[in-house]
Amino acid sequence: MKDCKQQWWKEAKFGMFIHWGLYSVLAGEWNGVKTPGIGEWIMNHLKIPVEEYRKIAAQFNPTEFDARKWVAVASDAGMKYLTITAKHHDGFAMYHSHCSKYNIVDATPFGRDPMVELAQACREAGIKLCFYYSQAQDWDEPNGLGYGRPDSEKNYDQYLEDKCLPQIRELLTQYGEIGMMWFDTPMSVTYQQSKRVFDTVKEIQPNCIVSGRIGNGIGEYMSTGDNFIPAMPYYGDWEVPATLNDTWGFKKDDDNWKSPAVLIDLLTRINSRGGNYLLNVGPDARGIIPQPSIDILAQIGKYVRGNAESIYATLATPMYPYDIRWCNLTRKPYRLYAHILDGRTRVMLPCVKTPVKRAYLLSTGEELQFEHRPTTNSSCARLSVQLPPRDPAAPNCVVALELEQRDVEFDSLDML
Ligand code: FHN
Repeated sequence: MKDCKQQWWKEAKFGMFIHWGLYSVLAGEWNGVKTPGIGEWIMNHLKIPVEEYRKIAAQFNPTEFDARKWVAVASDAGMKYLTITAKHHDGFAMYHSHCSKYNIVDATPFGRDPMVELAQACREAGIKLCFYYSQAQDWDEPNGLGYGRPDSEKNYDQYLEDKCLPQIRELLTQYGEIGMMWFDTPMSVTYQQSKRVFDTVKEIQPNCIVSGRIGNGIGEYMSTGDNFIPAMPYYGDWEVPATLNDTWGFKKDDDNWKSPAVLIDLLTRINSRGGNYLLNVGPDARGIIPQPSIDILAQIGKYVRGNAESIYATLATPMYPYDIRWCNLTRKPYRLYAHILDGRTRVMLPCVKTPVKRAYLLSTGEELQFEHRPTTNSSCARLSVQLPPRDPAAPNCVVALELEQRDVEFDSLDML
């Protein structure tokens, strides 16, 4: 069981992922060829030669970038931290690096360091800034993994010395306090090499969390597969990185947006099983977050902010014995929160064994009529709660149940 030690992250439950880089300029297409894969992998999938890919930097001028606007989108959505690609697999630094000229300040007409502006905006809004850094794959470097000649012919230790560790040091000294270093795809990196990366972070900022994907089991929390949610409650610290459509980096043709209703279900399901949800946006080459992402996040934000108590700082709820797809259950000491995902006006929840003192609509405090038949020798408990009618377009609501005991207990189906 992983323990990241940082209370802010355990309580945050919802964060924003941002994939932004040279690939955002291509938007899924190079020389008239569309990539079938995710946007930020276009260099690799279309086998774009390093020298050709490097030329994109000259076109990257995101003059519409406004750090405060991005942070406001995250904050309005109820997100508590923001993790942005400081360097993705393509090797391009999205900040002012002094150990590689291949960076947004020195190699583009833009010439600004967006991380300085984001760090300032995050501080103002009380959002934790975290950096994504691809520690193993670097398709621009002869000794970076994942592209060009076979990895077996590369000297990864040399890459660590020349670029990876110096850049990590820069990221942890140039922008103030950093919440987390989000490493990814450790590939064939050895335990010793992962440990050097880990130690470098901790020497500079001991409170900075090191993500699960540093490799070799030394990350401080468990990172699930992209868009994958554990099937049952999972104890310890963990996070689901996930997309709003089917790409991380901007792709102009990807309109497969998940609806706010689906996303509220995903967020509260992840929270109910004990995890954090890191939901991605992919800004375009102008520095603009796609409007559908902004609109969807605003909808989610209404729910999250209106029901904050049932989301932030919640704990994994023990396994509920029935498969109820219309409801996710989050909890805190002396409280169980039923996130109702459809328009029903009566909630029937068998097997809630813990005595219930009170039921109310969390967003308004309105008292709700309820009946709770206790568990007997031959039947499960039966809880039914009456709900007020709601707007069919936004039926989600949270029923808060005040419990007589600290921890909720469910009946086992074995007794039936
Ligand atoms: O290869 C990356 C991918 O581009 C993206 O950054 C995701 C986000 O979790 N991580 C890797 C694949 O798992």
